Amino acid sequence: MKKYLNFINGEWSASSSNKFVTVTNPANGEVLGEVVQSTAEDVDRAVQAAKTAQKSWRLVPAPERAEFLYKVAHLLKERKEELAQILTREMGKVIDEARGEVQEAIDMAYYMAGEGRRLFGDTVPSELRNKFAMSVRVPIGIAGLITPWNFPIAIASWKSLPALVSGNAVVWKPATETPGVAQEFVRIYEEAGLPKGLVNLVNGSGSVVGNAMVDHPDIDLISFTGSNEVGKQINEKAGGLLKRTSLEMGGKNAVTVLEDADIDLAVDGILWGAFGTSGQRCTATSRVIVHESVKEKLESKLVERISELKLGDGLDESVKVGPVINRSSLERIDEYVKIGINEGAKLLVGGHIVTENGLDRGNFYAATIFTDVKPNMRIAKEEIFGPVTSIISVKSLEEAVEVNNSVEFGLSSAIYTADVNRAFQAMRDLDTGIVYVNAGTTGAEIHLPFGGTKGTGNGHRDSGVASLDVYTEWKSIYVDYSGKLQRAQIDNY
Ligand code: UN1
Repeated sequence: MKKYLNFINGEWSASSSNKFVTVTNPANGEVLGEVVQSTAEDVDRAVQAAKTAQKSWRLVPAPERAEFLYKVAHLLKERKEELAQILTREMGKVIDEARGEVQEAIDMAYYMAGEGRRLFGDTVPSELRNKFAMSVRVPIGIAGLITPWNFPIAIASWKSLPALVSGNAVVWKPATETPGVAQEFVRIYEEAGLPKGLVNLVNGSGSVVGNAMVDHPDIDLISFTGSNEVGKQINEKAGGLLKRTSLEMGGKNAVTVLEDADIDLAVDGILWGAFGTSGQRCTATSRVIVHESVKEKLESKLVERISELKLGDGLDESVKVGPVINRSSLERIDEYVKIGINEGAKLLVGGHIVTENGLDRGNFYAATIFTDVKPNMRIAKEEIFGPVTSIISVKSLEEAVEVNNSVEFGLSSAIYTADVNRAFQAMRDLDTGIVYVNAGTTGAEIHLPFGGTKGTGNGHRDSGVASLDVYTEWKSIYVDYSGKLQRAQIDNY
């Protein structure tokens, strides 16, 4: 049986726990291998290795660090198809989307390699004569990364690449469901020639490995993407230790369709946003807010088009929607559908587990649309993380904005309208970290900040130049070349 191991101090190793967990393909239950379940001691070994490696890495000029990242980018590009295949087998997303996800990691690697020649600081005039003032970015030390299964390589790239280019070492806990992708990514780091101990992979559960990382005094920051519940726990624990955290914790994203919208375009965006990746994106379209005058038209087009979404094994190029990650997720989604029905929402299409044509071996849920949903229903407020979306009807843009903003999350939102004035009004008023105009709620590009407001996160951003703020501290430097004591705020006034 294939074993997925840890990578600590440049070596692949098992854990003293000697425990393993089986990894299966969510499309058909095929056993892919087993992944080691590590202990707090493994985390500590990884941290010790990272500490030693980081001491020299911080002194390597950033453009030289970037050369390693260019190699990583080339290797990711070379292995795009192989990585995409592993990804689809492990987490179920259809192969086209898996390729797209690997592309995000490639883009991020080139982009962050470019940062090696920027990593801009600021020079500012000093208030005193013959004095020079500047602020520069310095690495924090050891970055602890905890990443989810739904974007196992893209999100790992969003976090590890800026951490490395800015001079940190990495201890990474990937999701238990996707150890193969993590292993390949680390192999690429290894092959790119990164110094040993700089990137360490520690597999295992959140409750053991994740907790040990948060508790470890030498891990300087935790960057986490995952559930709200876990994010809050990390925030509480790490906050007590004055440890920096960057938390990204999901959404309840809405598409708003105004009465002047191009309805076919909106339908394309909604189907892709709600059912792509089987709705298992933080950015998934889980609400559709529609002007009452176009509600019926939109509904009938959505129902008509839903039959295009062929369900099945994502390795089959004709399949449009893959399985959900595991059995308990399937049951949770089904539970939400029952809650929706009990709350009085009307099931327009879907609403059941799919078992026909051999799909019973995997975890398949029918693309599901509720209508006549009220903003205070649970299905309209809570993140379902599955192929379920809810239509809510409104009478105006103002009401749409109010409904959009009424949930605890604030990751992504979208508006379909032909009216430029109302588009700008929406861009201003939609309270989310990402806003799309005439495009669906998914599809963020890596050179823009990714993250959200309110319960989605704690103000930090993955991706884009903003991600450097997670992995660096600002150091302000003053050089006085006057040759005499100059007292700031006193001698110049
Ligand atoms: C996520 O679901 O956590 O914008 C990431 C998107 C993708 C990333 C999603 N580029 O949907």
